[in-house]
Amino acid sequence: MLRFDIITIFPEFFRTVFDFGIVRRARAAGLVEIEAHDLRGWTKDKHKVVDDRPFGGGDGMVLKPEPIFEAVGHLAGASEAQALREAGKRIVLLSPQGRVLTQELAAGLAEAAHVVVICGRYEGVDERVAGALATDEVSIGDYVLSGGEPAAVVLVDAVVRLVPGALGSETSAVNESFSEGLLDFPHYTRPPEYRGMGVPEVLTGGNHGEIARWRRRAAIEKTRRNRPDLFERASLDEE
Ligand code: 6GU
Repeated sequence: MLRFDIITIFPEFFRTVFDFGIVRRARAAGLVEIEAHDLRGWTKDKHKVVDDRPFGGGDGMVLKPEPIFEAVGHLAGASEAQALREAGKRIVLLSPQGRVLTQELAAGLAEAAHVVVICGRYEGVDERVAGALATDEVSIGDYVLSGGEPAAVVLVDAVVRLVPGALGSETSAVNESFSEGLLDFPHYTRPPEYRGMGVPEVLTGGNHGEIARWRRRAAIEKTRRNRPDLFERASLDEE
């Protein structure tokens, strides 16, 4: 059982987002548990203040360290990154300054017992959270979001589907996009002709050896065209 605790100033954002598809099924099967918590619940002042002005000046507000350290302390039973990681717990700070989420990082998180996700605001989070509390600082890509909440949904989805049993018996996470450093091959279904567009003949022919070769070739071509960065790094054999 993998447990996710999400710390956010918008807990309502997560009310229904995990109630669909594979994530819903994994929750129903008891493979994962996901809960969102209001950061304001760990403030100690009357007005439940979670942010403050940046030292050194500038626009925007910065999330204060105290409520975040308190929240992680309560949810994970400790508030020191080293001890947490040793206990199989991962404390993920979502911020545009993090390491970019990859399939490999998601697979590592899927092996943890407990993942605490801290949603930053784009203006910033006090750096002591990244420095001494988080085991991981993660971004989901090179663009700016207003907050970490949409990124938390992406991260949880990517990790949950890698938890053993989450995909069911009919599919395996091994045989898909990125596992080999290539994009997935193109898919087609009926009708065999639509608005003048056909389907590659090899796919309707039933020769499974030829189909496998076509798919591999098409995956390589698509990767070269759309993701030259991945293509460069893919370890393709001579054939
Ligand atoms: Cl994790 N947070 C924000 N605010 N922006 C992002 C991001 C995270 N990942 C990509 N852009």
